Amino acid sequence: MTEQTALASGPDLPQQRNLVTEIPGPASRALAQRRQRSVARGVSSVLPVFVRAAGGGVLVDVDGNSLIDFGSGIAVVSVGNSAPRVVEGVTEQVARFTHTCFMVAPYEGYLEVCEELARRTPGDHDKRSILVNSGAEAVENAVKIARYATGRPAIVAFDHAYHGRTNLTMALTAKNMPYKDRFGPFASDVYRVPMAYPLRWPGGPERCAAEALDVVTGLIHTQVGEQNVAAVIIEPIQGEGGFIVPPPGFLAGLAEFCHSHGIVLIADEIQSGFCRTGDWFACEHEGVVPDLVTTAKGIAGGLPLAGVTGRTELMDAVHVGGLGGTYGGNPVACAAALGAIATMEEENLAGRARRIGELMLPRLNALAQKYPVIGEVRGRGAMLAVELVEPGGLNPNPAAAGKVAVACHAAGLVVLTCGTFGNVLRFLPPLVIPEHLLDEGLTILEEAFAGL
Ligand code: PLZ
Repeated sequence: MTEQTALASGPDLPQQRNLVTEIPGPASRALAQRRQRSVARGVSSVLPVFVRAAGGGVLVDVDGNSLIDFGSGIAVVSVGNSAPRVVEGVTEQVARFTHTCFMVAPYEGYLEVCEELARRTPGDHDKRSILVNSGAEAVENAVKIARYATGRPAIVAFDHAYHGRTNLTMALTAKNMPYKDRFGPFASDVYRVPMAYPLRWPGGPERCAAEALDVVTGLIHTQVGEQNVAAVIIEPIQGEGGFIVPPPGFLAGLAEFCHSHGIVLIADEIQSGFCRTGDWFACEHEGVVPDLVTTAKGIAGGLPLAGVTGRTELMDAVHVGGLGGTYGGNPVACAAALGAIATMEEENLAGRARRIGELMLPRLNALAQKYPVIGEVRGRGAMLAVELVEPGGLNPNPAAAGKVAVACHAAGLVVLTCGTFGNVLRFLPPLVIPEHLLDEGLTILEEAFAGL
């Protein structure tokens, strides 16, 4: 470990890849052994290394290896780890008070985050918000609010959807392994409809938007009844399910259908929100204004915070005391969120996300030209992915995705996989990543494909 690496932390870490041991090194291997004696087996980790410090575009492990980060802790540290404004806000707040419970004795930070949410989320209508602790909890609350406000029971979710691991959100999540297997029975009155997935739409990508809309609205009509549907929930770009980008027009058509039947449209922007796709929220690229928006992840620079923001008439339908939780909108997490949001604004991180897309897409497209194992390159801004297939067709190729990911990890690049079939490599760099690291990370990826 260089002295500089040993002393620096957060964004002051040297912005370089530097491998000083094999991956994982001896210190990480020792911790992995120790982990087995105290941590439940059900919690898994992508990387074989334990982290000691992180910031900008790097993670530094306990052996002193510096890895390039294309994961951001699953789209969370968009502002970078220990971003200066986050650290400043958190430090100041943690010394003042750590918790009163907003339901017992409120504080201003909670209001400021709700004001930011009203300002940043799509649409200029009157909005209210509730703050909670996790993405799943935000989705749970969005469903509660939609059911209360409409007096209807049914919720419609999509193939490939991911909304969380709590009981109701498992019901909304599509994929069985590892999320749902043997964890049932699940919450009732959840209905699943096909997703507009251009690559795999039977009629081809050109017909995907119109045909998918027909199928979705037809199923709702025949199998559920519009008048029974409280909400349709959709990720404007699906995350865990494979970074599936619906074709232009699909989201707008869905919004119009919901509007005409008094159905609440919930946009789950937990992964796609807060500048990740090159705008504050992914819905904006389509000009869609959802009724309720769920946020988490990128909102607070790594501290646990999530929210539901929506039309005042829906949010305020719920009786006083009907929403809440002990830690929701914790003051330290709120201070972190205000620091993260200020960073996004002042450093134009939406613009940075677009720039990352412009730098990465040509390289990814060139890879797809060269290697028929890449079936599609897709995504927006700094939420990008390649879907791997068996060459010559569309059969999913999770083995190749796993091999590329492992090769990248060994070479010091953090990449994540996703997808219903586990065959998608996704790229979610911190939006503050220096361009030379982006460049080097892509070179490692290219070498991993060459070595397949
Ligand atoms: N909605 C769109 O992406 C979380 C899950 C990681 P929580 N995605 C990462 C895992 O394997 O548990 C997510 C999401 C979307 C909801 C959630 C849930 O957010 O903060 O993990 O509860």
